[in-house]
Amino acid sequence: MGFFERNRASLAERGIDPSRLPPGQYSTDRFPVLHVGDVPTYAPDFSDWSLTITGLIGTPTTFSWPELLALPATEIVTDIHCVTKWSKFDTRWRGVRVRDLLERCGGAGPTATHILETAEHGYTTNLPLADVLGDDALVAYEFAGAPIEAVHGGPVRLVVPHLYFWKSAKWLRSIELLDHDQPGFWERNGYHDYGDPFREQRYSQS
Ligand SMILES: Nc1nc2c(c(=O)[nH]1)N[C@H]1C(S)=C(S)[C@@H](COP(=O)(O)O)O[C@H]1N2
Ligand SMILES: [Mo]
Repeated sequence: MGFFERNRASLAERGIDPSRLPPGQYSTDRFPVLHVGDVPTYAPDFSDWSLTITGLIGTPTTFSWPELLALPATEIVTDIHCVTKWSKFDTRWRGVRVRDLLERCGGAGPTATHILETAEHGYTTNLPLADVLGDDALVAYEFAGAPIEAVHGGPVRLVVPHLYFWKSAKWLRSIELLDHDQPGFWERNGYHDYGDPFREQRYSQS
């Protein structure tokens, strides 16, 4: 039995439903760090950080760190799946639902179909708008009960757990609502446009 089969079998032994593990993935309790470029640094009070909701939205709005913290928060416990084949079960995140944030900005415009996330230093990733309107899509600022560490995207990252984790931008600075799909950094560099781990949508067809 190879590594992947052993890893999958060990889940059942631990009483974990192996069907939670998408095809081609292995489960780990570690939390690997993956990104391109440098980890940004901010003032201790994050006064040089803000989050802008822009594009096809009722009222384009920029939130400061204290303004984001003042919004009603939600906690989720969820599995995450990286395209480099690791999955981590039962990760706990706290933050503001994307849906609630958009509502706070007057709601998505009627023609909005997609979003583009932009992070510090220009990393981008795209998603259908519908994928961030569910209960599990969070603008997150806590992981496992503590502020998100800088290497994992602190102060604020997106968490969209039902898609490969490259869709969850660390150091999130803006969400733009669009009436078309606009491929982001990895999507322009060979990754799948949508990225459903259970359909193993790792790379684009072309
Ligand atoms: N800003 C930014 N966000 C990013 C990335 C990146 O390079 N830059 N990498 C993505 C990828 S490929 C993955 S797998 C996850 C990794 O998150 P982690 O380092 O917290 O495990 O962040 C995603 N978000
Ligand atoms: Mo990744």
